[in-house]
Amino acid sequence: MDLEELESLRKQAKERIEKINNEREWIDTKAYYLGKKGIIPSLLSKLPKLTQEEKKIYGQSVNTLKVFIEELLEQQLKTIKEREIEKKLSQTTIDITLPGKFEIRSGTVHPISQVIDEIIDIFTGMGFEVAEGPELESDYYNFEALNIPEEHPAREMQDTFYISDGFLLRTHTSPVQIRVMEKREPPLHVICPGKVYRRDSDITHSPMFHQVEGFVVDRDIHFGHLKGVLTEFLRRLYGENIGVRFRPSYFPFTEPSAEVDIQCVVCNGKGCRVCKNSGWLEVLGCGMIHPYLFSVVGYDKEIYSGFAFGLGVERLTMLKYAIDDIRLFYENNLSFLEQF
Ligand code: FA5
Repeated sequence: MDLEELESLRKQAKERIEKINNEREWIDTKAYYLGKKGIIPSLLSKLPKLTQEEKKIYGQSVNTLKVFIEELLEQQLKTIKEREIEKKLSQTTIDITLPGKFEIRSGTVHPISQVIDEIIDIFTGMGFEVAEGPELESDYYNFEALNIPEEHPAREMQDTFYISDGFLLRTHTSPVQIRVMEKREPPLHVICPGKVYRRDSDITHSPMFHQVEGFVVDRDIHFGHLKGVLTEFLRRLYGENIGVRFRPSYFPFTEPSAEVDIQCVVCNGKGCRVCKNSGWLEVLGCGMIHPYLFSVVGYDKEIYSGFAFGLGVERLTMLKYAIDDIRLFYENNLSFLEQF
């Protein structure tokens, strides 16, 4: 039994294993020490010739050497693999200037946003300024201050999304009239673009849509001003020859009230599914501001008068581009949206 031989074998194995450079060498070295005809089995084959006492000490020492070599080999294999990955990485370079596999398309402004911008341009060109109000609105501003008390049948004209007691998603942009008038004194020439919400959905109605409110308050404002401003607006949006008609209507916050239709551009007034075969499409509601609103905001109705209107932006856009289904605006279909 030669324990010194084992110690020198241990040193030799350490040196040899740490020099291994590739997997081929690693396999050979493993076989050299641990293989069937390798060093460790040949050392163990000497055991039967030893005494009981010697067997114990020698057997244990060979086993310790075996475990030592196994661990060293495992460690070296890990090192070799890491070196290989590093080598590969250092040899490969990525050219970040190469074109990608997918075409990156540039977006376009949504048709509704384009038409809102155009509406704002037309009205600011006529001297109007732009104001905004909250989409989450109180019952007071959306209804009560607009002369629509609880139990008033007009509340049913606009199917409402209620949020909590006293709060709702605004059903129209008219509450901004009250908000602006409360804070400011006439003369006022204001438009208020924004989103509104109603429980309503078919080819000409969407649960979320856009309106642009507009109103003027000053001395001696009359229905002629209202008609002039709206007719001029529609001509600038659709061209000089667009057919426009004012129809008597009812809104609790205007008196008298009217609705404005334009000739259906999808069928040129002949009748189609968009205009429900009437040849006309309603695009806005309007009227002279009801004196009740002036009393709410503290204006003297003997001095001031005014007109107001609310445009449906989706309707105006459908007519501008002859689109026959309002839902197309909100389906995010790129081949539809890219046409604008
Ligand atoms: C109103 O909302 C009034 N606040 C308008 C108004 C303002 C009248 C100021 C007088 C003075 P109305 O519910 O009719 O009115 O809606 C106005 C326009 O919004 C309609 O002419 C229509 O073009 C559009 N509209 C109404 N409901 C929908 C809907 N569900 N989807 C798309 N557009 C709609």
